[in-house]
Amino acid sequence: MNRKDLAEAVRQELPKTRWEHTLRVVDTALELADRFGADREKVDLAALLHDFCKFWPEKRMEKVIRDRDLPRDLLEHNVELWHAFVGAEAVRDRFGIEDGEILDAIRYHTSGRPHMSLLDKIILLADYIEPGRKFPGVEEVRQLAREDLDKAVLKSLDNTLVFLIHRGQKVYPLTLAARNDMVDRVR
Ligand code: DGI
Ligand code: FE
Ligand code: FE
Ligand code: FE
Repeated sequence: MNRKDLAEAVRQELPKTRWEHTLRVVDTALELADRFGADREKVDLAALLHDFCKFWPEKRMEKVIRDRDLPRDLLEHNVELWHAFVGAEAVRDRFGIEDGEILDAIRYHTSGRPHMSLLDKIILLADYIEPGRKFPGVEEVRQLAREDLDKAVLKSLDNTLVFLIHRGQKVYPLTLAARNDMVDRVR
């Protein structure tokens, strides 16, 4: 499928505001790709597809988690995490995307993971700092992203952890592992 048809298929799957978010993530991710030397084509595809399943009903995502043997512990953690793991399966099924780097960047764009690839970091960060985001502290992360990718990723994970703790929510273990790994990297 060509880029135009792919974009149209994604647009069909998302409400207007989420599609606009996706377009801003693509632009932001491509800026980061140029700054930090990543493959623009992979960055573009991963960004375009990252929230493909965001509006699937919970039951539909749960079925994919069970049927595909995705990490079972997802079912005991925040439902916000599911669309990322399920999204990687869905874009392979639906569009025949087989590139492991692209699929991983989609899969881990919400949770993060230890030893994130350049592509993983760019998608996670672009999702966090795209110009429509208004999280507390996002401006500091945007500033860091101008110079140091790892420091920016660490700060975004720290902010997310603080946000989850303030709201009394569970933290997915992979997110904590991702954060601890980034602490080692920025030393
Ligand atoms: O899909 P988006 O809204 O564009 O952004 P996302 O995929 O990064 O989802 C982020 C939400 O997931 C964010 O509001 C925090 C929430 N969340 C819930 N549990 C966890 C979590 N995020 C992380 N990183 N780790 C968690 O355990
Ligand atoms: Fe997402
Ligand atoms: Fe995110
Ligand atoms: Fe997103």
